[in-house]
Amino acid sequence: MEIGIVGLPNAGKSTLFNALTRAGAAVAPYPFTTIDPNVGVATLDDPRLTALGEMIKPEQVVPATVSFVDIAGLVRGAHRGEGLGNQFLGHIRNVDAVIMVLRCFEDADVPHVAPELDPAADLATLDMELALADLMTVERRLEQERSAAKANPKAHAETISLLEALRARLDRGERAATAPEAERALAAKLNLLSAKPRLLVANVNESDLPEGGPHAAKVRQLAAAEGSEVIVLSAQTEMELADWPPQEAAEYRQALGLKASGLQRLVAAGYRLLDLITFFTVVGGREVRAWPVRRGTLAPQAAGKVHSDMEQGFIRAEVIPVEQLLAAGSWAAARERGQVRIEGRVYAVQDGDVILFRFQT
Ligand SMILES: Nc1nc2c(ncn2[C@@H]2O[C@H](COP(=O)(O)OP(=O)(O)OP(=O)(O)O)[C@@H](O)[C@H]2O)c(=O)[nH]1
Ligand SMILES: [Mg+2]
Repeated sequence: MEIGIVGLPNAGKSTLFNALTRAGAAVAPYPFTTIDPNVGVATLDDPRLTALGEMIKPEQVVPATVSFVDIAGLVRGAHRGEGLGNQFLGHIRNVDAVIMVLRCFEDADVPHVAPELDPAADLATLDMELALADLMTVERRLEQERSAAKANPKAHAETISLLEALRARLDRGERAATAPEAERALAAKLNLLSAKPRLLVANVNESDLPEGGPHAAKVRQLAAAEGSEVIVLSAQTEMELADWPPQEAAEYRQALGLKASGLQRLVAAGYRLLDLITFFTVVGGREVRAWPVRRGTLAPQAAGKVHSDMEQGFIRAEVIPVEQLLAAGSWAAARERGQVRIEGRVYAVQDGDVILFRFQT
């Protein structure tokens, strides 16, 4: 599961990516600094994992991670191959969700592709390119379906009508993500860019924190209108703070009026966007670990995240919600209280489950 970082050139995508992943991607005040995508992981802070670590005191505490892909800047005409057009769009096609980074910071030293700073216009440009690329995909598919329908019209009628509805929607400038279920399912199958779940990031100057100023206010409006989440942060500040000792960074944030790290808010929002939940495993005194899985994942598949042998040889899962385990003080105490449940193959893992998988090799 990967989240793509998308935006116009010089929006601060790589700065944000570096702050999130500490991966050291190139950042520069000119457009198209990024050409090949950078891939990295960010860790999700989870107080439940911290508490488990404090209770069990293992050698290792391993947090859940989310993968981010820093993608080349997009410009008008990308769907026709302008800028790094087709390559860029292909990279978006491969991700599961999208973060749209909208430039809300003024900086005379960092050229902006448009004459005015206008995040609403920038988002419209981005959406237009994604919609036009999707239209090309839909048109191509429509042609294929129509020619296949000549031999067997019935078998293709439904797909054709859904494709026509999608085409009309994209023509009206609507994203495929906003379509009704059947259309949306087809759009996802076709890997349409505008079908991917997304959130908006307003990248502001530090001096505009914590509220973000008028440009961020505009982005909040846009997000509310489409029902997306919005994160207001300064990529530059987050980048610098990522190098500081945690205590000092927290004090600096407080002085800026920030309640939490912008990065952590973003990672948590990304986690929700991908519809991920967390389960925990405990390996004796050695390791306590948080695992991200899609909501609805069944116990054997969750076991498979830990080790493929555990999925193949799955017998049962012994499960307790993390809060109950913490309150009991130890696995043995929780078991004595009868709080450890036995679950089988059809159990859907719940957020916060601590799981001991029983399996045969
Ligand atoms: N003032 C200010 N400058 C920023 C901020 N975020 C990024 N920048 C600067 O903007 C310039 C471009 O940043 P990048 O992170 O390379 O932008 P990008 O979106 O990855 O750009 P491309 O890869 O060219 O598409 C750099 O000089 C950054 O230091 C910010 O929050 N405030
Ligand atoms: Mg970049």
